[in-house]
Amino acid sequence: MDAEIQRTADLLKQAARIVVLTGAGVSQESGVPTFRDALTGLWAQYDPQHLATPQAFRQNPKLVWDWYEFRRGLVRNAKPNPGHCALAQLQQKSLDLKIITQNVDDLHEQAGAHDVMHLHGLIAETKCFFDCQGDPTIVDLSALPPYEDTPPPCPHCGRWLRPNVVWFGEPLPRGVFTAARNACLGCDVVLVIGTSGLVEPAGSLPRLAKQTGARVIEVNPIESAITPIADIYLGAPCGVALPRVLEAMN
Ligand code: BV8
Repeated sequence: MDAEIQRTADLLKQAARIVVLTGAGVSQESGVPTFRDALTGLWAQYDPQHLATPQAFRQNPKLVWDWYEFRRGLVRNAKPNPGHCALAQLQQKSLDLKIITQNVDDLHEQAGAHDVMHLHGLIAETKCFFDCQGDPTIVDLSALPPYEDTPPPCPHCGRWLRPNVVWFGEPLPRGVFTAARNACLGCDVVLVIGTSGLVEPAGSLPRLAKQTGARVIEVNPIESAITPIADIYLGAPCGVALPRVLEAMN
């Protein structure tokens, strides 16, 4: 591991353009369960990949809304971990480091990172299910009159509100994905942290970067769909590996 840590530090020091792609694993040490982690308690009987769909919402809007309210609570109480903090510091140290995340929490920003590209939206945001005022019709939940039923009604059209996240079967926000793709096309190094690499089109980004000559560095305690294309594999939790990489860059 020490040799890999030093090789990673050397590569990052030499790189002009760095892209970081993160997944649920980067927030795991902050107490935000990954998609792989089995749901617990009330939600244990559900498959997250099914709940996170427009079909599940149409079938049972209250169930899906309440699941997101539960997850919003977990994210509200979560704090950035040493992995988030090391990435924010790395961004400050680097000429050009862009962060692309699949995560719907704002822990990268809380750690001080800027211009984070959220491929799958933000769980703290709410919008009209029908985008009645245009896509997206963002609604400030705290400005709504008190509401009993969940999901609460859209203040414009009176129909359902939903979390402003990308559900399975829905397209990614066009601008964000194009920007992420362009960042990967021109980078020297792509640092892939805490993702199984199984969700598309996010999972294709490291491969795209590799095809255009970038070196791929993976941080994940368990090998993933990304590991076969990784030039360097750091088999450790990001809260352990990333601070050590930062240290080795000094
Ligand atoms: C779309 C928001 C089309 C909601 C999410 C090609 C092939 C096969 C399937 C498809 C394909 N193209 C499209 C699909 C379908 C689908 C897909 O990819 N399905 C997969 C599951 C097979 N993709 C879609 O539906 C996408 N949309 O394609 O639209 C379209 C186009 C035009 C018009 C109409 C339609 C939309 C995908 C986005 C879905 N939304 N999130 C919410 O959060 O509720 S995805 C969600 O799951 C997360 O955002 C994240 O992206 C994903 C989970 O993946 P990971 O982040 O990798 O997390 P995971 O839990 O899997 O793994 C955690 C990893 O961390 C593990 O490897 C673990 O070892 C590691 N780890 C754990 N602890 C640590 C750690 N690592 C480091 N440190 C630690 N401490």
